[in-house]
Amino acid sequence: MAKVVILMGSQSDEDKVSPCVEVLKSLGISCFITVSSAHRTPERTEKLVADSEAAGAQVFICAAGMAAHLAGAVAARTTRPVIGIPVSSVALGGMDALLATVQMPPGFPVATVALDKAGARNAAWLAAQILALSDPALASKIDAARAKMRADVEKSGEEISR
Ligand code: RP5
Repeated sequence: MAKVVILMGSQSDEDKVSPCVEVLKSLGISCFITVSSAHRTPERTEKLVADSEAAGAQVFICAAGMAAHLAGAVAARTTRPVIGIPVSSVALGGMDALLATVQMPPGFPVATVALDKAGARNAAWLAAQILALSDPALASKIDAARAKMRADVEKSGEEISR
């Protein structure tokens, strides 16, 4: 059973979303990833949300570019947390997707992370933190990962100050 469901608006988003899957896997979190568009396949998107909820999904992560309505469309159909990854495009550099993802009406939040790969990674960390609220073992893994990040920064700092 996938606790995290990742939807991408297009196959062309996959390269920028793949770090999300890597972080989830490193924490042992099961995920399901697929392509579904708010505009091109609205019925498929609706069914994916309903079926995923029924199967026990806890968090949705949605990545889309341009008129990035996917996360909002999912948020309209679930009360489970929805995290949005804005994907950059050539014409407007991703500001279009960022605003479309973040500017949700009251009552339908989308937790919007940074653009592209950096956002994809943090979408996974945020999903993990949400799941960790009811999973002490996962909370310990997150703590351990942060301790390693801290140690890596301290080690780099020592090397540079030598
Ligand atoms: C959005 O339009 C997708 O999420 C993608 O970022 C962008 C371009 O899609 P394609 O034309 O590459 O399918 O819906």
